[in-house]
Amino acid sequence: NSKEKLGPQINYTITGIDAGAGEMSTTQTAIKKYGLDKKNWQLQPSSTSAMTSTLDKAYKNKQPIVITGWQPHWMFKKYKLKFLKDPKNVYGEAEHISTIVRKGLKKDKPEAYEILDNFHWTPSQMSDVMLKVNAGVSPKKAATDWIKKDPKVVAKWTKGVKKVHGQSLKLTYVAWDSEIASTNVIAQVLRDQGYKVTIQSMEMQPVWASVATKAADATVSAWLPKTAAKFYSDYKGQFVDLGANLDGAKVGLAVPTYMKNINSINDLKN
Ligand code: PBE
Repeated sequence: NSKEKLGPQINYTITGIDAGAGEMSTTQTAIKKYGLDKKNWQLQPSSTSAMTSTLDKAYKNKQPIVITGWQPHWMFKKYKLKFLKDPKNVYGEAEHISTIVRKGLKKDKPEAYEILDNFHWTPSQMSDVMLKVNAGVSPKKAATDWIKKDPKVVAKWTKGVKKVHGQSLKLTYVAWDSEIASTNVIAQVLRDQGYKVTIQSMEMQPVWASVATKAADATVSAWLPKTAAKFYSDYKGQFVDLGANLDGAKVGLAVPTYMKNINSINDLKN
């Protein structure tokens, strides 16, 4: 019943994801800035898969739910969701995903550096790969299929770059759906160039540390300017930012569109 207050119906709970995600700390800030803490709102940490399965159940029963959402992600393709307005601009307008490489990569592995620097795709291209993986295709196969389907896109990233012969290259990433997609795609492109590429998933802090200490060559998983801001400033000067590999990302609280009366974070207080 939409006339009932939202808070009591969902135990004043925002369904969140892994505690280490940048969006989780941004949401803690939002809870304070909007005074939701005074109304006993809390953020429930879980994982992307636990959150999306809770969302799935609520959605099937048209029950209310508030989640930590972001785009690009297949959740926005599978369900009709809307971001809540954020008049205090806690989450920022738009995010981009940056490619971060270790210092010295340009000199040591100029071909890899150039391809990583050229790597840029769109939310819709990334979603194509994510949807395949969500449908059960292995990330490596989904990446390879996508590269074959759209060879012109990849040709732009590798244009004029020399082939190499078995040099090793290590990429680290956080196992979010978006980064599973991007990391597998760029890893495959670099393999096709002749590199022996390993990819390793870890938490966000070790991803930044791995590039800063040169244990890894690069990561394509840096959501900025807000989501990974803490790590960007903690490790400033110890990495090279090659700029966006994807523009037009977004992070914020989201609800199903059938929650007609809830349109702004402020509405959670009512
Ligand atoms: N995310 C998806 C991540 C970045 C990618 C928004 C869940 C986060 O750190 O919150």
